[in-house]
Amino acid sequence: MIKTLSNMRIIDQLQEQNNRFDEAIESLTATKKSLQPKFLYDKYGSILFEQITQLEEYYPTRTELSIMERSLDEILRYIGSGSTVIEFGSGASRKIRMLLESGTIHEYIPIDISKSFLMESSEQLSIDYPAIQVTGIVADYTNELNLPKELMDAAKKKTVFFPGSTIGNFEKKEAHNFLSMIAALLSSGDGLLIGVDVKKAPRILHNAYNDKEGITAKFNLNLLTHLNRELGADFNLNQFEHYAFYNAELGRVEMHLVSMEEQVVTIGNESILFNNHETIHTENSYKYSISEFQQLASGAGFVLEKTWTDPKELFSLHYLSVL
Ligand code: AVI
Repeated sequence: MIKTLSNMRIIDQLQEQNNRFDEAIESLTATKKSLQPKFLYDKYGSILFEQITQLEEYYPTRTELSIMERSLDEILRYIGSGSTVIEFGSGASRKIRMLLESGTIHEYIPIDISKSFLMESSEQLSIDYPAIQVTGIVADYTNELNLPKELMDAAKKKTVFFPGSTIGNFEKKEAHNFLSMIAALLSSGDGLLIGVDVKKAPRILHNAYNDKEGITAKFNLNLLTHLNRELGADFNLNQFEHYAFYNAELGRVEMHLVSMEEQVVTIGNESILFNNHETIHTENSYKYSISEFQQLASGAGFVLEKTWTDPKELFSLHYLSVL
């Protein structure tokens, strides 16, 4: 534990996960180069992602918020009063405010990989909602996650909140494993409130990941700045370009960084050769039809209680429970 205020504390589990940059080197030296999307989220990456959520072209955030606004009373009834809400990848915690505002939640546990971002948002939330205990956990939840047992045992009823369609950033098999891991973390009667982006016209998807202002491009390229800083790599950002497209066959938006010339990048003792136009695959964002997602969730041990969507069916929000 690293910080305690009266109703706020931070538990840092990331120090125990210091092998995470080994994964980056391994995936960059594979035949098909890739980097896991979690490396997009250093502090600046988290700020850029917040800017993405405000973009005209990026419909998921405002659509999810509008669904939540419209069905808030019903959502709160599913969550139950006096309960604990655990949010994975909490970021700026804007959506959670809508739930905390109700005054029915006892404890909020945000989990995020970006320590500084998590500390700032937890502190702000604990000031804005003095009656709520805020326990921030710095962790990479894509690896195995062990939440402190005493926290879990003390909770009356738990709801995991996983908004924003972050589940789409997992491969299909990983999404199944991740949902199963959440089900195992919860007890009978607990729930999962999860936002999932829906399949739609490729043009809308293309624009959402290729905004006119170039914020998504900056977000993607910032991953290289992150590795330069953390690993002492020497990526030249002027020699890489953002590239995103909808792969209809696989039902996902793919984000890549394209090498604009043949070049060698060094990371520690490794020299990595890039051919001209070779790409680093940096993110997948899978889109699910409503029934595809419902099937995925039931296969992972959840029972569907309710699905909400918007009038154009751009986005879906599901409340699932554990038997
Ligand atoms: C966090 N995640 C759900 C976003 C998405 O849409 O896949 C990340 C993102 N990447 C580019 N724009 C937004």
